[in-house]
Amino acid sequence: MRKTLLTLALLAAPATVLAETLDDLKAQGFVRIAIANEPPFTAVAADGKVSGAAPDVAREIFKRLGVPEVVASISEYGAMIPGLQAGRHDAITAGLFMKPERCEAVAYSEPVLCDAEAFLVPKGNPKGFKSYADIAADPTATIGAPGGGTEEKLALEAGVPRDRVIVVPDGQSGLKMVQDGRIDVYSLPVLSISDLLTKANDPNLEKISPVEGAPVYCDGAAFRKEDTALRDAFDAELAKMKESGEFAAIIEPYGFSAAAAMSTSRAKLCGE
Ligand code: 6CS
Repeated sequence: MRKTLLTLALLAAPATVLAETLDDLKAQGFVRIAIANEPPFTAVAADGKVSGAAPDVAREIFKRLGVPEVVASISEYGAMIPGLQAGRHDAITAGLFMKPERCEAVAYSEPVLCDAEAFLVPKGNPKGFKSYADIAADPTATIGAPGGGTEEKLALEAGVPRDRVIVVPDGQSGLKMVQDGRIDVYSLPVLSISDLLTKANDPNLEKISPVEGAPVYCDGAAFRKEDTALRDAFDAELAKMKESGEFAAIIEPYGFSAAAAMSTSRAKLCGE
């Protein structure tokens, strides 16, 4: 009898993360967001100030919803959804691109930030990489990408063996690994690679973009599957800001296109 009760108790445990209502967040006074610190999508300054297009949009929307502050924690892309589901974050606002398998796991807002994919390579692109398939075809080639990220998945799906896809924790590490010849290519979205190149100011590096055969992706803010009321409240404010031009005023200085986000939808990007 005792064993059965214990088993039942354990089975009940996963349901303890209750749906997050807007009133919960208002009472909390802040919204806990997961970010990656990958400018211009997300950025954390030396003094801890959080910026980047995704947190800036989220901060403005939550302020309008009556939640004055955002509190950000840096996470690897592959850990963001488990962290959200475990209740460590209230939302993911990090450029986490909408893809059907992610749409199964979270409740996405409507599109916010869209971008194509890029390669960071040595000047002159000596191995002539233009696609993930090119990297797969060269048995000596290694590619760096974020753990659990889209570029890692694209490389693996193109046939690059696991041991030639190197998980890289952040942009600066990826840049250094290309500079040191420890990887042949580092792959991130176009605007992220552009930001790294601008800051590095290294004439021995080059951006290849867009990566041939890779789609343009868009992110949305991601909420727990059961938090659809919160997601809908976010979407209502996002739609108003898209309509008024305030959305464009936030994201376009970072290099993103409001028109690109407004030309598509969660339904399309999630393959609904
Ligand atoms: O959603 C993703 O998986 C990708 N998004 C961004 C903004 N950077 C890299 C990451 O792999």
